[in-house]
Amino acid sequence: MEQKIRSLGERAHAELGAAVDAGALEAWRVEHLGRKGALAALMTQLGAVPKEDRPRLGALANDIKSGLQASFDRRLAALETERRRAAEAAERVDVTLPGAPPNPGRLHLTTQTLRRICRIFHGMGFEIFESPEVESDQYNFELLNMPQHHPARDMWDTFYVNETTLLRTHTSPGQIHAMKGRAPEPIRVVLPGRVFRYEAVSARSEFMFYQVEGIVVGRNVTMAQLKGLLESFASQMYGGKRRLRLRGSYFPFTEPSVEVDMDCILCGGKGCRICKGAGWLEIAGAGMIHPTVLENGGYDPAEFSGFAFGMGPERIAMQVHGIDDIRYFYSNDLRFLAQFSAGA
Ligand code: 2NL
Repeated sequence: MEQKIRSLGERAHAELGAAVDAGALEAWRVEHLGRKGALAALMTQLGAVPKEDRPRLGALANDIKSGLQASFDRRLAALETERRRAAEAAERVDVTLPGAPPNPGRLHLTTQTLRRICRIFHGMGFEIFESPEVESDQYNFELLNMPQHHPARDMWDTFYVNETTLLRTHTSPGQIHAMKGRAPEPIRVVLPGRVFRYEAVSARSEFMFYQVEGIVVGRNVTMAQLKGLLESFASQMYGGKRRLRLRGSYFPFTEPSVEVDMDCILCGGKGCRICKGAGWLEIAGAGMIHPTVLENGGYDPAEFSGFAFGMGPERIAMQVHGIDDIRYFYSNDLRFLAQFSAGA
Protein backbone atom coordinates (compact mmCIF):
# COMPACT_ATOMS: atom_id res chain seq x y z
CA MET A 1 0.00 0.00 0.00
CA GLU A 2 2.76 2.39 0.91
CA GLN A 3 4.52 1.57 -2.35
CA LYS A 4 1.29 2.29 -4.28
CA ILE A 5 0.91 5.69 -2.60
CA ARG A 6 4.53 6.68 -3.25
CA SER A 7 4.53 5.58 -6.90
CA LEU A 8 1.25 7.41 -7.45
CA GLY A 9 2.90 10.55 -6.09
CA GLU A 10 5.97 10.11 -8.34
CA ARG A 11 3.87 9.49 -11.46
CA ALA A 12 1.69 12.52 -10.71
CA HIS A 13 4.78 14.71 -10.27
CA ALA A 14 6.24 13.50 -13.55
CA GLU A 15 3.00 14.16 -15.45
CA LEU A 16 2.70 17.65 -13.97
CA GLY A 17 5.94 18.65 -15.69
CA ALA A 18 4.38 17.72 -19.04
CA ALA A 19 1.27 19.91 -18.59
CA VAL A 20 2.18 22.96 -20.75
CA ASP A 21 -1.10 24.87 -20.83
CA ALA A 22 -4.10 25.70 -18.63
CA GLY A 23 -6.26 22.98 -20.19
CA ALA A 24 -3.71 20.20 -19.58
CA LEU A 25 -3.11 21.49 -16.06
CA GLU A 26 -6.81 21.36 -15.22
CA ALA A 27 -7.09 17.84 -16.64
CA TRP A 28 -4.13 16.85 -14.44
CA ARG A 29 -5.80 18.37 -11.36
CA VAL A 30 -9.05 16.48 -11.95
CA GLU A 31 -7.17 13.22 -12.51
CA HIS A 32 -4.86 13.42 -9.50
CA LEU A 33 -6.40 15.74 -6.92
CA GLY A 34 -10.10 15.61 -7.79
CA ARG A 35 -12.71 13.99 -5.56
CA LYS A 36 -12.87 11.09 -8.00
CA GLY A 37 -9.12 11.16 -8.64
CA ALA A 38 -6.51 8.45 -8.22
CA LEU A 39 -5.36 9.58 -4.77
CA ALA A 40 -8.93 9.84 -3.47
CA ALA A 41 -9.53 6.27 -4.70
CA LEU A 42 -6.46 5.03 -2.76
CA MET A 43 -7.63 6.86 0.39
CA THR A 44 -10.89 4.88 0.32
CA GLN A 45 -8.83 1.71 0.36
CA LEU A 46 -7.10 2.71 3.63
CA GLY A 47 -9.99 1.12 5.52
CA ALA A 48 -8.74 -2.25 4.34
CA VAL A 49 -5.15 -1.97 5.76
CA PRO A 50 -4.23 -3.21 9.25
CA LYS A 51 -5.39 -0.76 11.95
CA GLU A 52 -1.88 0.03 13.24
CA ASP A 53 -0.67 1.04 9.73
CA ARG A 54 -3.61 3.34 9.05
CA PRO A 55 -2.38 6.59 10.75
CA ARG A 56 1.06 6.38 9.09
CA LEU A 57 -0.34 5.61 5.65
CA GLY A 58 -3.07 8.21 6.07
CA ALA A 59 -0.47 10.83 7.00
CA LEU A 60 1.73 9.77 4.06
CA ALA A 61 -1.18 10.07 1.61
CA ASN A 62 -2.03 13.50 3.03
CA ASP A 63 1.60 14.62 2.76
CA ILE A 64 1.77 13.51 -0.84
CA LYS A 65 -1.56 15.17 -1.58
CA SER A 66 -0.51 18.51 -0.14
CA GLY A 67 2.86 18.19 -1.90
CA LEU A 68 1.05 17.68 -5.22
CA GLN A 69 -1.31 20.57 -4.46
CA ALA A 70 1.66 22.88 -3.78
CA SER A 71 3.39 21.78 -7.00
CA PHE A 72 0.16 22.33 -8.88
CA ASP A 73 -0.19 25.86 -7.47
CA ARG A 74 3.40 26.69 -8.41
CA ARG A 75 2.93 25.31 -11.91
CA LEU A 76 -0.33 27.28 -12.34
CA ALA A 77 1.35 30.50 -11.19
CA ALA A 78 4.32 29.88 -13.49
CA LEU A 79 2.03 29.30 -16.49
CA GLU A 80 0.09 32.50 -15.72
CA THR A 81 3.32 34.49 -15.44
CA GLU A 82 4.48 33.07 -18.74
CA ARG A 83 1.13 33.92 -20.42
CA ARG A 84 1.32 37.55 -19.22
CA ARG A 85 4.92 37.92 -20.27
CA ALA A 86 4.05 36.70 -23.79
CA ALA A 87 1.01 39.01 -24.00
CA GLU A 88 3.03 42.02 -22.88
CA ALA A 89 5.75 41.26 -25.40
CA ALA A 90 3.14 41.01 -28.17
CA GLU A 91 1.40 44.26 -27.16
CA ARG A 92 4.54 46.21 -26.45
CA VAL A 93 4.46 49.80 -27.75
CA ASP A 94 7.72 51.52 -28.56
CA VAL A 95 7.00 55.05 -27.36
CA THR A 96 10.26 56.28 -28.85
CA LEU A 97 9.04 55.64 -32.45
CA PRO A 98 7.86 58.71 -34.39
CA GLY A 99 4.04 59.08 -34.59
CA ALA A 100 1.94 58.39 -37.70
CA PRO A 101 2.08 61.55 -39.84
CA PRO A 102 -1.21 63.54 -39.70
CA ASN A 103 -2.97 64.02 -43.05
CA PRO A 104 -3.19 67.81 -43.39
CA GLY A 105 -5.58 67.60 -46.38
CA ARG A 106 -5.44 70.25 -49.09
CA LEU A 107 -7.39 73.15 -50.52
CA HIS A 108 -10.04 72.24 -53.07
CA LEU A 109 -8.99 72.86 -56.67
CA THR A 110 -11.65 75.58 -56.93
CA THR A 111 -10.35 77.31 -53.78
CA GLN A 112 -6.78 77.17 -55.08
CA THR A 113 -7.92 78.71 -58.38
CA LEU A 114 -10.08 81.38 -56.68
CA ARG A 115 -7.18 82.40 -54.46
CA ARG A 116 -4.78 82.72 -57.40
CA ILE A 117 -7.29 84.86 -59.33
CA CYS A 118 -7.97 87.12 -56.33
CA ARG A 119 -4.25 87.48 -55.56
CA ILE A 120 -3.54 88.67 -59.12
CA PHE A 121 -6.32 91.29 -59.01
CA HIS A 122 -5.33 92.31 -55.48
CA GLY A 123 -1.87 93.00 -56.91
CA MET A 124 -3.51 95.37 -59.41
CA GLY A 125 -5.28 97.42 -56.73
CA PHE A 126 -8.57 95.57 -56.34
CA GLU A 127 -10.26 94.94 -53.01
CA ILE A 128 -11.83 91.52 -52.38
CA PHE A 129 -15.52 91.76 -51.51
CA GLU A 130 -17.93 89.03 -50.43
CA SER A 131 -21.72 89.03 -50.26
CA PRO A 132 -24.63 86.67 -49.47
CA GLU A 133 -25.56 83.60 -51.55
CA VAL A 134 -29.25 84.14 -50.78
CA GLU A 135 -30.44 87.34 -52.46
CA SER A 136 -33.56 89.29 -53.26
CA ASP A 137 -35.09 89.24 -56.72
CA GLN A 138 -34.40 92.97 -56.71
CA TYR A 139 -30.61 92.63 -56.38
CA ASN A 140 -30.25 89.51 -58.52
CA PHE A 141 -32.39 90.84 -61.39
CA GLU A 142 -34.13 94.23 -61.12
CA LEU A 143 -31.15 96.42 -60.21
CA LEU A 144 -29.14 94.62 -62.91
CA ASN A 145 -31.50 95.95 -65.56
CA MET A 146 -33.83 92.94 -65.69
CA PRO A 147 -37.34 93.94 -64.57
CA GLN A 148 -40.02 91.30 -63.87
CA HIS A 149 -41.01 89.41 -67.04
CA HIS A 150 -38.00 90.75 -68.97
CA PRO A 151 -37.07 88.04 -71.50
CA ALA A 152 -33.39 88.34 -70.49
CA ARG A 153 -34.28 86.55 -67.25
CA ASP A 154 -34.62 83.40 -69.35
CA MET A 155 -30.80 83.26 -69.41
CA TRP A 156 -30.82 82.36 -65.69
CA ASP A 157 -33.01 79.57 -64.34
CA THR A 158 -33.27 80.09 -60.61
CA PHE A 159 -33.84 78.38 -57.27
CA TYR A 160 -36.51 80.43 -55.45
CA VAL A 161 -36.73 80.46 -51.64
CA ASN A 162 -40.05 82.32 -51.93
CA GLU A 163 -41.66 84.84 -54.32
CA THR A 164 -39.01 87.51 -53.71
CA THR A 165 -35.98 85.60 -52.40
CA LEU A 166 -33.66 83.31 -54.36
CA LEU A 167 -30.22 81.73 -54.59
CA ARG A 168 -28.10 84.17 -56.59
CA THR A 169 -27.49 83.10 -60.19
CA HIS A 170 -24.37 85.27 -60.47
CA THR A 171 -22.13 87.28 -58.15
CA SER A 172 -23.33 90.56 -59.75
CA PRO A 173 -25.85 91.43 -56.97
CA GLY A 174 -22.83 91.63 -54.66
CA GLN A 175 -21.36 94.30 -56.95
CA ILE A 176 -24.52 96.37 -56.47
CA HIS A 177 -23.93 96.12 -52.71
CA ALA A 178 -20.30 97.16 -53.25
CA MET A 179 -21.26 100.17 -55.40
CA LYS A 180 -23.98 101.35 -53.04
CA GLY A 181 -21.55 101.09 -50.13
CA ARG A 182 -18.79 103.13 -51.85
CA ALA A 183 -20.50 105.60 -54.23
CA PRO A 184 -19.51 108.22 -55.26
CA GLU A 185 -15.90 107.10 -54.64
CA PRO A 186 -14.15 105.34 -57.56
CA ILE A 187 -13.88 101.57 -56.88
CA ARG A 188 -12.04 98.46 -57.99
CA VAL A 189 -13.67 95.32 -56.58
CA VAL A 190 -13.36 91.57 -57.22
CA LEU A 191 -16.07 89.36 -55.82
CA PRO A 192 -15.50 85.59 -55.60
CA GLY A 193 -18.33 83.26 -54.61
CA ARG A 194 -20.79 80.48 -55.13
CA VAL A 195 -23.70 80.78 -57.55
CA PHE A 196 -26.67 78.54 -58.40
CA ARG A 197 -28.59 77.64 -61.55
CA TYR A 198 -31.73 75.52 -61.79
CA GLU A 199 -30.41 73.43 -64.67
CA ALA A 200 -29.75 69.82 -65.64
CA VAL A 201 -26.30 68.76 -64.47
CA SER A 202 -24.00 67.65 -67.28
CA ALA A 203 -20.31 67.46 -68.17
CA ARG A 204 -20.49 71.18 -69.00
CA SER A 205 -22.76 72.57 -66.30
CA GLU A 206 -23.37 72.11 -62.57
CA PHE A 207 -26.28 73.50 -60.54
CA MET A 208 -23.75 75.04 -58.12
CA PHE A 209 -20.45 76.56 -59.21
CA TYR A 210 -18.25 79.60 -58.61
CA GLN A 211 -17.68 82.93 -60.24
CA VAL A 212 -15.17 85.68 -59.84
CA GLU A 213 -16.54 88.99 -60.95
CA GLY A 214 -14.72 92.30 -61.13
CA ILE A 215 -15.84 95.88 -61.59
CA VAL A 216 -14.04 99.17 -61.99
CA VAL A 217 -16.02 102.41 -61.64
CA GLY A 218 -14.52 105.87 -61.98
CA ARG A 219 -14.19 108.88 -64.25
CA ASN A 220 -13.02 108.10 -67.81
CA VAL A 221 -12.93 104.34 -67.34
CA THR A 222 -12.68 102.81 -70.83
CA MET A 223 -12.99 99.52 -72.68
CA ALA A 224 -9.32 99.79 -73.69
CA GLN A 225 -8.44 99.66 -69.99
CA LEU A 226 -10.64 96.58 -69.62
CA LYS A 227 -8.70 94.82 -72.37
CA GLY A 228 -5.33 95.87 -70.92
CA LEU A 229 -6.30 94.75 -67.44
CA LEU A 230 -7.53 91.33 -68.62
CA GLU A 231 -4.41 90.89 -70.80
CA SER A 232 -2.24 91.45 -67.74
CA PHE A 233 -4.43 89.09 -65.71
CA ALA A 234 -4.27 86.37 -68.40
CA SER A 235 -0.48 86.60 -68.63
CA GLN A 236 -0.10 86.24 -64.85
CA MET A 237 -2.72 83.51 -64.55
CA TYR A 238 -1.77 81.32 -67.51
CA GLY A 239 1.90 82.28 -67.93
CA GLY A 240 3.73 83.80 -70.91
CA LYS A 241 2.62 86.88 -72.81
CA ARG A 242 -1.03 86.24 -73.69
CA ARG A 243 -3.04 87.78 -76.52
CA LEU A 244 -6.76 88.56 -76.16
CA ARG A 245 -9.58 89.18 -78.58
CA LEU A 246 -13.00 90.62 -77.75
CA ARG A 247 -16.11 89.28 -79.51
CA GLY A 248 -19.43 91.11 -79.40
CA SER A 249 -21.99 89.51 -77.06
CA TYR A 250 -24.98 90.38 -74.91
CA PHE A 251 -25.56 90.82 -71.17
CA PRO A 252 -28.47 92.89 -69.85
CA PHE A 253 -26.19 94.71 -67.37
CA THR A 254 -23.44 95.79 -69.81
CA GLU A 255 -23.47 97.82 -73.01
CA PRO A 256 -21.56 97.05 -75.10
CA SER A 257 -20.97 93.44 -74.01
CA VAL A 258 -18.19 91.10 -75.09
CA GLU A 259 -16.82 87.59 -74.73
CA VAL A 260 -13.10 87.57 -73.97
CA ASP A 261 -10.95 84.98 -75.77
CA MET A 262 -7.28 84.22 -75.10
CA ASP A 263 -4.79 82.52 -77.45
CA CYS A 264 -4.78 78.80 -76.57
CA ILE A 265 -2.32 77.90 -73.80
CA LEU A 266 -1.47 74.53 -75.37
CA CYS A 267 -1.06 75.32 -79.09
CA GLY A 268 -0.71 79.12 -79.01
CA GLY A 269 -3.34 79.51 -81.76
CA LYS A 270 -2.72 76.65 -84.19
CA GLY A 271 -5.70 74.59 -82.98
CA CYS A 272 -5.59 71.56 -80.68
CA ARG A 273 -7.50 69.28 -78.28
CA ILE A 274 -7.75 71.94 -75.53
CA CYS A 275 -9.20 74.70 -77.76
CA LYS A 276 -11.11 72.18 -79.91
CA GLY A 277 -9.28 73.38 -83.00
CA ALA A 278 -10.26 77.05 -82.59
CA GLY A 279 -6.87 78.38 -81.43
CA TRP A 280 -8.74 80.50 -78.83
CA LEU A 281 -10.07 79.84 -75.34
CA GLU A 282 -13.02 81.76 -73.90
CA ILE A 283 -11.91 83.01 -70.46
CA ALA A 284 -14.48 85.65 -69.46
CA GLY A 285 -17.55 87.67 -70.28
CA ALA A 286 -17.33 91.44 -69.89
CA GLY A 287 -18.54 94.86 -70.94
CA MET A 288 -19.10 98.50 -70.04
CA ILE A 289 -21.50 98.77 -67.11
CA HIS A 290 -24.97 99.75 -68.37
CA PRO A 291 -25.87 103.38 -67.39
CA THR A 292 -29.02 102.14 -65.63
CA VAL A 293 -26.95 99.75 -63.49
CA LEU A 294 -24.42 102.50 -62.66
CA GLU A 295 -27.30 104.67 -61.56
CA ASN A 296 -28.81 101.82 -59.49
CA GLY A 297 -25.42 101.51 -57.80
CA GLY A 298 -25.44 105.20 -56.86
CA TYR A 299 -23.19 106.63 -59.61
CA ASP A 300 -24.23 109.39 -62.01
CA PRO A 301 -23.69 107.88 -65.49
CA ALA A 302 -23.05 111.37 -66.90
CA GLU A 303 -19.97 111.66 -64.69
CA PHE A 304 -18.92 108.04 -64.13
CA SER A 305 -18.26 105.05 -66.33
CA GLY A 306 -17.15 101.56 -65.52
CA PHE A 307 -16.44 98.10 -66.83
CA ALA A 308 -17.23 94.67 -65.44
CA PHE A 309 -16.07 91.14 -66.15
CA GLY A 310 -16.97 87.69 -64.90
CA MET A 311 -15.16 84.37 -65.10
CA GLY A 312 -15.58 80.78 -63.90
CA PRO A 313 -12.75 79.32 -61.79
CA GLU A 314 -13.81 75.75 -62.62
CA ARG A 315 -13.63 76.47 -66.32
CA ILE A 316 -10.18 78.05 -65.92
CA ALA A 317 -8.95 75.03 -63.93
CA MET A 318 -10.43 72.71 -66.58
CA GLN A 319 -8.51 74.54 -69.32
CA VAL A 320 -5.25 74.55 -67.35
CA HIS A 321 -5.42 70.88 -66.31
CA GLY A 322 -7.29 69.42 -69.31
CA ILE A 323 -10.30 68.30 -67.20
CA ASP A 324 -13.22 67.33 -69.45
CA ASP A 325 -16.13 67.11 -66.97
CA ILE A 326 -17.13 69.75 -64.40
CA ARG A 327 -18.92 67.08 -62.28
CA TYR A 328 -15.54 65.88 -60.97
CA PHE A 329 -15.27 69.11 -58.94
CA TYR A 330 -18.13 68.54 -56.51
CA SER A 331 -18.63 64.77 -56.44
CA ASN A 332 -15.86 64.63 -53.81
CA ASP A 333 -13.87 61.70 -55.14
CA LEU A 334 -10.43 62.06 -53.54
CA ARG A 335 -8.85 60.21 -56.46
CA PHE A 336 -9.65 63.37 -58.44
CA LEU A 337 -9.23 66.05 -55.75
CA ALA A 338 -5.94 64.71 -54.33
CA GLN A 339 -4.24 65.28 -57.69
CA PHE A 340 -4.28 69.03 -57.00
CA SER A 341 -2.19 69.57 -53.90
CA ALA A 342 -0.64 72.97 -54.47
CA GLY A 343 -2.40 74.43 -51.43
CA ALA A 344 -1.49 71.60 -49.03
C1 2NL B 1 -19.58 85.59 -67.27
C2 2NL B 1 -19.95 87.00 -67.51
C3 2NL B 1 -20.18 89.12 -66.51
C4 2NL B 1 -20.70 91.20 -65.46
C5 2NL B 1 -20.44 89.86 -65.38
C6 2NL B 1 -21.54 93.07 -64.10
C7 2NL B 1 -21.81 93.50 -62.82
C8 2NL B 1 -22.36 94.72 -62.64
C9 2NL B 1 -22.64 95.52 -63.69
C10 2NL B 1 -22.36 95.06 -64.95
CL1 2NL B 1 -22.71 95.27 -61.10
N1 2NL B 1 -21.81 93.86 -65.14
N2 2NL B 1 -21.00 91.86 -64.27
C11 2NL B 1 -20.66 91.80 -66.69
C12 2NL B 1 -20.40 91.07 -67.81
C13 2NL B 1 -20.14 89.73 -67.76
O1 2NL B 1 -19.93 87.78 -66.36
O2 2NL B 1 -19.46 84.87 -68.22
N3 2NL B 1 -19.38 85.19 -66.04
C14 2NL B 1 -19.02 83.88 -65.69
